Amino acid sequence: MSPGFQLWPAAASQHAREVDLLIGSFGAMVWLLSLPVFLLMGFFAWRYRRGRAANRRHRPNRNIWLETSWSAIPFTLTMVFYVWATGLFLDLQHPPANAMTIDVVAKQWMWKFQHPEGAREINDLHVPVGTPVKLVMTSQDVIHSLYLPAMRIKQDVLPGRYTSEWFTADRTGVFPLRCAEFCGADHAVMGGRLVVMSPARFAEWLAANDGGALSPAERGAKLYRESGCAACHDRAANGLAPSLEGLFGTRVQLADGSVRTADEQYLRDSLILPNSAVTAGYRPIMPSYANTFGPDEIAALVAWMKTSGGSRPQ
Ligand code: HEC
Ligand SMILES: [Cu+2]
Repeated sequence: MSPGFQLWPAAASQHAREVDLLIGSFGAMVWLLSLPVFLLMGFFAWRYRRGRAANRRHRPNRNIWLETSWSAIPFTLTMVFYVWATGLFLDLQHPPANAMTIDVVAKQWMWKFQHPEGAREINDLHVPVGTPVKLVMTSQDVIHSLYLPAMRIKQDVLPGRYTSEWFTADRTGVFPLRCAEFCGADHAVMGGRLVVMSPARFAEWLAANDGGALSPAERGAKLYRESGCAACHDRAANGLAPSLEGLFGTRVQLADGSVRTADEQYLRDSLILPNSAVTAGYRPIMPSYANTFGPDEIAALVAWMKTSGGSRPQ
């Protein structure tokens, strides 16, 4: 898996190549601006060395344009890089709406991945080429960081919170996957492989690996029935709690007067911190499930709430 000494990690996405171009150009600019300074330093040290009969009289000429230029030109160049890098950074904050969402749970010292169709894997992550993939990540213990060098992306993974990162692989292959946040004794071996496959081979892999497991949405539906959510949330519960059907993506009016979009973060918060955002018109009676459900179960419930749109939860 470790391909020996590598001067530059393999690049397997458009984003990775853009990051390389940015780093390369920035490196070139730094050389361009600093090399003359060091060359001239050497030259002057040699030319005006002690004992050499050189003309040491200060030449009394001033050129305001020359003096301004060596502040203005580097400044302008740096601003170009600032705008360029900000563009790439913002791009990372906006996964495409059609991205395939994979749930990631980190723990000392492994990565657990859960595909929307049900397949689960540990340390290896299989994805299809050419499809945007969004990783929604949380930690079961300490802070980790999921680093995919070939995609040039890295994001901290925190306990009790969800963070995400996304990429679109543009060539097949096997690439390293690492933890990039020191997280304890076995941090150095906390990693695996990112396996990018052709869509056809990925479909075969998915079919061979779901092992009859329930998809996250199916597990979520089961949890909803078995955990007593229905006692409050079903229509039959006489309006004790709002119906969850078709909730995902709508705007929710909260008791404190604010309005929030019912996105994934909102659904998770509703389970972990139900009283942090109480829906207008209801009493804050929902218990917190922070100590009942682990990240896997919360991900399953969220997956179910996302897909139950329109159909009545039973
Ligand atoms: C004791 C009753 C009760 C139980 C049990 C309960 N809830 Fe709730 N839930 C509420 C009430 C009341 C609200 C609205 C007030 C609020 O936002 O806290 C709510 C709000 C929510 C919301 C936000 C809904 C919106 O329209 O903004 C979600 C999502 C949710 N619950 C999911 C669940 C899930 C999933 C379960 C089971 C694991 C569950 N609830 C169990 C009473 C309950
Ligand atoms: Cu780690």
